[in-house]
Amino acid sequence: MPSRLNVAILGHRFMGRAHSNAWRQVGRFFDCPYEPVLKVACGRDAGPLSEFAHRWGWEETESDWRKIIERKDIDIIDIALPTFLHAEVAIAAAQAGKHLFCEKPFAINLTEAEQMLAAAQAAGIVHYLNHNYRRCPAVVLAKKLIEQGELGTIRHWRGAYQQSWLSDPSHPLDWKLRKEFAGAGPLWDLGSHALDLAQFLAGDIIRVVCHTKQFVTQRPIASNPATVGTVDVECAANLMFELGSGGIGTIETTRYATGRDNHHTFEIYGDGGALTWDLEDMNRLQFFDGAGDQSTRGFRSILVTDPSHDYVKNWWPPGHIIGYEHTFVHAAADFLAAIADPGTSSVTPDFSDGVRITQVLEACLRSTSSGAWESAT
Ligand code: SOE
Repeated sequence: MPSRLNVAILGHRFMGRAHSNAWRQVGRFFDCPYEPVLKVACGRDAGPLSEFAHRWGWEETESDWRKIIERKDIDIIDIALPTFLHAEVAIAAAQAGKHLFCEKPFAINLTEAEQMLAAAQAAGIVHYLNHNYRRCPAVVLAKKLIEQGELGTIRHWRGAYQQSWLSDPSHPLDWKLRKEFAGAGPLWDLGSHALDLAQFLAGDIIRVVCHTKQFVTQRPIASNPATVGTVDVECAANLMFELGSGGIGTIETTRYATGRDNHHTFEIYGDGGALTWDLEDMNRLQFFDGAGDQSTRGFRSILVTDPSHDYVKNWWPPGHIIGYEHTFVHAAADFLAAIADPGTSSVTPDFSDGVRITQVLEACLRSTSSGAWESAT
């Protein structure tokens, strides 16, 4: 029976549920060196917090996160909070020696991102940044095909992360629509994911140019819909970038793409082949093998459910597809393994990746002001 590690989660909304499911499921499907104990759930709203803790089996609830960090019996702090709260919590938790499982976007600015990384490195803790899409088996296969040279030299990256939940002008003003809380709009929320995959698969981005647009500038205040508040972040952001390897790319981000619910996609074109992937069909990877028989050339659709692929053998037989929530379970498994054996298994993306992504994001913001290309290194 593996020894136990006590987890405390800060936040109990969408990500709180996805993370709770991961901590609850990981030991049932993976041979983990530790059993995660759902010890404390922390939040401000006592009623919803209590219901969340009961539903997911968190043993205790707490409204003051600092009291949790002071506890010697807490081993892992799971940050499932709005972005503006990440730095203060992560720095204090690192200084208290807690391992960190932190939601994206990493931080609201580069200064805080660098402070978070420094605190984590100084503390020698395991620090993970939950860009969970790296742990879709199809994305892992894409990484392997690229590393095996199947695409040759990457010339083009074409990415998009399109949602539609703000197409309704009556959607209230929430924290994701305020710069002080979110860093920016879809550029931070969705672009951080898209940039993580671009850099994970195609390498470092060295310079960017970015265009943003506001469509809706006022939205009703949820607590008093008769009043409105100001949206001070972009509604959409389109960026172009150059890779250190010489390739070029584009990424589109929006939450106004009517009909697109969670449409995170990439297309990668090399001089030897190509790959495309769509989160809304996340188990499939489209692969064009440039070295294949020219008479039968074409994109082939790989259903990435064979047990030979990473993570898949822990779930179901071929063809029994997995979903969004499984990527969080994969992350929890790798995170626990990294705690057990920090010398050999590290878990990425980590806070250093978070700094890199934030560097690129801030270069995008500078470009929206300058109208020019900006260095991202
Ligand atoms: C945005 O709507 C969002 O919730 C992101 O914040 C998450 O990271 C993504 O996984 C789903 O969409």
